[in-house]
Amino acid sequence: MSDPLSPDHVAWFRKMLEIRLFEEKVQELFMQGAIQGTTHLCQGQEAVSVGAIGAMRPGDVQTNTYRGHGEALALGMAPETAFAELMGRSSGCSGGVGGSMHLIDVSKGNIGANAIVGAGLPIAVGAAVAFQIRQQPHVALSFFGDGATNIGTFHEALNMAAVWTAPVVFIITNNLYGEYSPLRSTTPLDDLARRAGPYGFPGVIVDGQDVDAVHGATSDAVERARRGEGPTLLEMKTYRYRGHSRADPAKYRPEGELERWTSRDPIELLGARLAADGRVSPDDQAAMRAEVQAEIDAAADRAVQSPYPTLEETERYVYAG
Ligand SMILES: Cc1ncc(C[n+]2csc(CCOP(=O)(O)OP(=O)(O)O)c2C)c(N)n1
Ligand SMILES: [Mg+2]
Repeated sequence: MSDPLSPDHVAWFRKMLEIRLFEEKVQELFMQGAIQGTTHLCQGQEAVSVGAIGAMRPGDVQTNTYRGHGEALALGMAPETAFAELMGRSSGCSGGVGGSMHLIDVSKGNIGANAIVGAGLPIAVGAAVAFQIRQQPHVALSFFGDGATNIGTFHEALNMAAVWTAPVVFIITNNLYGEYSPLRSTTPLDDLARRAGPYGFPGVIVDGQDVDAVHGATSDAVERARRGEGPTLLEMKTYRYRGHSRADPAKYRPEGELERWTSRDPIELLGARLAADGRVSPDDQAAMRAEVQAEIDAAADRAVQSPYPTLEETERYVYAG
């Protein structure tokens, strides 16, 4: 977590590279059969995770989703621990029994990655109300997708948060698609920030490709919540470069759409800014990328050395009525 008042662009650039290269490696490990089940990757959405998490302070918490690898890494989970979880190894953050959809670390404020669409929102409201009751100056963030704004829990959570003036920030990662459906085929709006209106609190549209815009809007919302002024809904306009999950080639996307979004790639946008103001040259950026790639490869190699959980370890999580 960086100091929310002084953005550390170089650290953000490195973290966004880490997330991008982590996800590319996950895809590779899947193709090799080293990861079982499924996975939901977040390439293209890195500025949302890094910019928003950068607005958190120690003691703040967040919930995210099955597409939450970016948030977990932005909150400081070691790539090795994340890889181990994805590969079902006992040194993973959830002991290897959670897998790709459960990169969780309560000690870092990551109180839940949820596979049920919309399920993280009421958990974040609950955490926010707990802060209120305990008179703690903390804020809860909740990351979820555009599709989740059509789920009942979205509306229930926004309603209760408004009634209780809860210190919570709702963050829609609007990547234009639900599982396979374009937003407009399931939702009568283009701008989901408008969904805050009926609940009487602000909804803000944010350029989700621009880490500074994400950080600025999230910092404003977090500090508003911390002042006791209640919730905000942030709509981050972004795009997922890959399909919904590992098995989805995303053939339903119109021609040229992916290219339009990659032409405003969040890592390249920040990289261009760092080069233009002389802070990190393109050569140094390439060197940084190679360094991060080496770290990612080494982390995956170490993670695969970890044993699978024993039967006794897994039995702790099995309920029989
Ligand atoms: C309650 C519930 N309904 C349906 C599903 C199946 N499902 C998994 S992801 C998904 C799409 C959600 O889209 P969005 O909220 O936009 O998130 P994204 O996958 O784009 O990050 C659906 C329908 C689910 N996991 N939970
Ligand atoms: Mg979506």
